[in-house]
Amino acid sequence: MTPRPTLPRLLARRAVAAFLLLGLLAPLPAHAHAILEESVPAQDGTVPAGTIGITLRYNSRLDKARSRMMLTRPDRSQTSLPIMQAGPPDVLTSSIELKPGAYSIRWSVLATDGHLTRGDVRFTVTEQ
Ligand SMILES: [Cu+2]
Repeated sequence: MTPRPTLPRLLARRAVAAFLLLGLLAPLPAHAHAILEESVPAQDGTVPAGTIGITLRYNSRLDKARSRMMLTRPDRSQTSLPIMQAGPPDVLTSSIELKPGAYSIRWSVLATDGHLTRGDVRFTVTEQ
């Protein structure tokens, strides 16, 4: 026969559960995860074939040396895009020659608060 939990023990369990729940619901502390604010090509946008300039602008400064952009081509093959070190600290830029088709860029960036964020930008390259 299992002993029934005492009332204080039940209350303690509820307090722990409430505490954990509050932790999940509480607003995030003031910091600067990198959130993508604007991209070229735009999400679900189209660009003409040729040399494509890629620009991802974030809400915060980035550690560019530890940030990555991976291009997925229409045939699902992947290429790491070189990130230019020059330019504003909240913008990643690259460029690459692309043929028509559906592409996506998976980005993962390290913000100066030490947090990594990821996302995808899908776009279509059209005939010139
Ligand atoms: Cu953060």
